[in-house]
Amino acid sequence: MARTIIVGDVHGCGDELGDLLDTTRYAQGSDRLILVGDLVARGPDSGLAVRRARDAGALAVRGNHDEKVLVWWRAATAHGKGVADRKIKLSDRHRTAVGQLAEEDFRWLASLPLVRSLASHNLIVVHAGIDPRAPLDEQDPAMLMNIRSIDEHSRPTRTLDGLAWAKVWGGPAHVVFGHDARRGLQLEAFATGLDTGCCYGRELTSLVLDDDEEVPLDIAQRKKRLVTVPARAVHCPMGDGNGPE
Ligand SMILES: [Mn+2]
Repeated sequence: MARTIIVGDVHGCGDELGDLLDTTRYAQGSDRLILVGDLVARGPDSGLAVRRARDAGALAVRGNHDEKVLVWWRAATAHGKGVADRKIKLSDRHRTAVGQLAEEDFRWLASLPLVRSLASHNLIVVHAGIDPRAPLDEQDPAMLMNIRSIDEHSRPTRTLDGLAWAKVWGGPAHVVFGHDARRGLQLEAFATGLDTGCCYGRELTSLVLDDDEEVPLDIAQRKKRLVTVPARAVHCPMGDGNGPE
């Protein structure tokens, strides 16, 4: 049976992505593999992570860290690497990632949409989440890659202050997302958060659905669809999870 395997934030952990594909017995050509974005930065090798994803025929959505390295790449493509290095301010972790990525990796990241709708599963894949107040075609692209919470004025924010947006979202489509390692696994009625902090030494998590299967509303049933592999190491220290990073 053809399955859909949706994988949380890889963040440069290419070996763990390989471990997960082994553990799920991913069958390239029949199974569908989808990554929730943030393939790059923090972990040991962003190039390996993107190459593994590309070689496996993965689909993905773009995360905020993917977008960071793409800002540099667009400048480098337009004006040359020297100009990009001078004009685009990158943190050390993003500069490292940029150095690990090949031209083809950048092109692949640049091709990623912000949202993927999987109609047969009645679900949407997005990196950070959606603003529950706005229709899907009127979402702020920056928030799709960065939202974490809804504040006391019902506004979307990038911080952990307020309520997780996933608790506010009332469907009908189920949203599968990543981005929020601090909150970790989120199992809400109409949303499933898969960022379990692999780069911080925790685990890489996937949701595995059968052909046309919808995400089970029942939490015990949903947990049976989760497949995780442990991180091979603590690849980076965890920040407070509250900044734009
Ligand atoms: Mn992110």
